[in-house]
Amino acid sequence: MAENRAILYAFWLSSCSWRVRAALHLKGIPYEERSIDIVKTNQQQTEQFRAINPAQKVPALVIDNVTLVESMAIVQYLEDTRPEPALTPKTPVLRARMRELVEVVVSGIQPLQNNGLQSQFPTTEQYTKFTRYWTDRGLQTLEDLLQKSAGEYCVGDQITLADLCLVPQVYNAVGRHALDISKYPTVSRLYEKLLNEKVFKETHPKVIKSKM
Ligand SMILES: N[C@@H](CCC(=O)N[C@@H](CS)C(=O)NCC(=O)O)C(=O)O
Repeated sequence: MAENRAILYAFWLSSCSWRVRAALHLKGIPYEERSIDIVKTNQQQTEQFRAINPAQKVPALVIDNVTLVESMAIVQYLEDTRPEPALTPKTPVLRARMRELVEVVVSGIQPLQNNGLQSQFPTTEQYTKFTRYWTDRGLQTLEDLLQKSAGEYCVGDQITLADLCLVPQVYNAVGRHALDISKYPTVSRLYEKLLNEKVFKETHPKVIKSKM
């Protein structure tokens, strides 16, 4: 029987999409990526896409005959249904460490720099000042937490959901917000190392863009 490939609705530059793309890659799940342009044509705002994700944001994943939204709900579903390789540490303390880092990115940085916020600011300068402030503050928090939790990866020596959140957010911080991450040595070390790993090389926004 032919296998149904998962469908990932995503945008090449979207950090939340990259989290899911990386999880699919690590777990070896075949999928097709369909681009939703959230920058030039605002395809996320169409009624057609609203039927897929009521929040009118990417990503959304169609898998196992269900449509899932919210990147962390999606990756948790993948963890629950395809547990190998595990992207969550085994012990409660390390799980908590991972979730601390995930929350800093998912709740404390990403929503406060999302491009969807721009229309709510009177000027681009005000939007930029706001997004850079919260991104930089989040990076400082990550640095402090990572100094306690990191080994080869964000939490010890196992790649986890924290790494899947860190890389796309730091990529945005450097590329979109032109922030200097050299003042965050642990963030910088992990980011450079992770960018050289197969999973992040093959799911990198530039690679996705080149295939569009
Ligand atoms: N909490 C959501 C956030 C989704 C989100 O903000 N996606 C951004 C791209 S990373 C988006 O679609 N922005 C377009 C908009 O807000 O109009 C998740 O983790 O999936």
